Amino acid sequence: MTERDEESPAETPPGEASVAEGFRCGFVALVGRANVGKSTMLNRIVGAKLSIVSEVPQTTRFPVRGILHRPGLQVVFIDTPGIHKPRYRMNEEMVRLSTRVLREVDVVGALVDASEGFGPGDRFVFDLLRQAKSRNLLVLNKVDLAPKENLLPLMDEAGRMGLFDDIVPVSALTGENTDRLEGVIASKMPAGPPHFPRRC
Ligand SMILES: Nc1nc2c(ncn2[C@@H]2O[C@H](COP(=O)(O)OP(=O)(O)O)[C@@H](O)[C@H]2O)c(=O)[nH]1
Ligand SMILES: [Mg+2]
Repeated sequence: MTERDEESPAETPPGEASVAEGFRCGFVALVGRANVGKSTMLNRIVGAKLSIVSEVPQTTRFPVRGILHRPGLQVVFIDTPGIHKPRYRMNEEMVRLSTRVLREVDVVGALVDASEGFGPGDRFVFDLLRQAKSRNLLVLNKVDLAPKENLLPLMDEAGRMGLFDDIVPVSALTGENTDRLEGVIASKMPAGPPHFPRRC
């Protein structure tokens, strides 16, 4: 997915191989209709440094929105052009582009507003995931606004869709359960060296 992929392992500078050992690095697309909390979530996970994304070398084919650095782990969050548009504006070419992106990342994080349940905008996104046959996790965001008794039926319904490996209720605003989300994402990253320098 990056230029690094074209390099042969022999080009790895001496000493770096041992640093990269046990390292995990991968790509995540955060998707969801407008206002479900994608930006808030990215800020929560990646932190305030998100605002300097312009300093990130854009070596991937998709725009990088933020990078999570942890010891032994790097998660690259990318943007998915076109996926937040209403259906009538989404032509076949855009659907093709979006589904290609969704298929190429290691995991797609689909966000919904748990306080509102699943609406047409959410189902539009779910349809794209189904077409893409991507690996997905569902983030039920805004649980601070959702009555607890609404959460279980929502998780049940999502489970029955057969689209999601994991379903994680969180609040991007308060930070409730976002550490668990981070753990779930981390567990899905493949082994491999970091794609970007530490200070991105
Ligand atoms: N109560 C609550 N509000 C949230 C949460 N996450 C995001 N918001 C609010 O929802 C609105 C839209 O969030 P934003 O991150 O811009 O959504 P985006 O369009 O998906 O990027 C903002 O006013 C956020 O403060 C949450 O977990 N709880
Ligand atoms: Mg946003």
